[in-house]
Amino acid sequence: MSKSTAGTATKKILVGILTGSPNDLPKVVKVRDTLDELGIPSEIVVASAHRTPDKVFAYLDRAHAEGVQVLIGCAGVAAHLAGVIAGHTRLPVIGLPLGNGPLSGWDSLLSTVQMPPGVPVATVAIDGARNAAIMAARILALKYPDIDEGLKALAERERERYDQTADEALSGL
Ligand code: AIR
Repeated sequence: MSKSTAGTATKKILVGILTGSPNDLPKVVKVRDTLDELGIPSEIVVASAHRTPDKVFAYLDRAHAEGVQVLIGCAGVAAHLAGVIAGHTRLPVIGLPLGNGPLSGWDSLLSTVQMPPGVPVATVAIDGARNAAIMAARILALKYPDIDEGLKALAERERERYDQTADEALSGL
């Protein structure tokens, strides 16, 4: 497990990020980087719904007990991790389908998003690591005003960067 307690005064982990393989980590670390940018403590756990289901359930029980509030399930190919998490907890679950494998993520997208009624997974785009983190932050912002402020500042920074890039592109024409 890898923890990041960036930012907040409490240092309590608020977001648990689970991913199905160590090979996913280069993509999944971008979720944590964005949460760090927002000062939201998170942890990454490698556990597979198929290969190590007991590890998934043991983590979820511990996360619950320790007050984790949002879970993000990341996986490629037959990506059932987020769905299995959602079946085991009532915490909000975000699904991040990863675009590796021979089908470039179509398989992960469909197996993450097509959940049966009653067990929702809020699924972001294939490899949408940044949006997975921002969605988690938006959920937490309902309860934590400092996270809401952080989101406002992030949106402002992104708007400025966008405008600046547009100006530079236009002046080069
Ligand atoms: N995976 C692991 N257990 C269940 C699934 N769906 C996914 C991983 C990874 C892909 O299978 O999330 O994206 C291939 O895993 P590996 O370890 O063979 O590279």
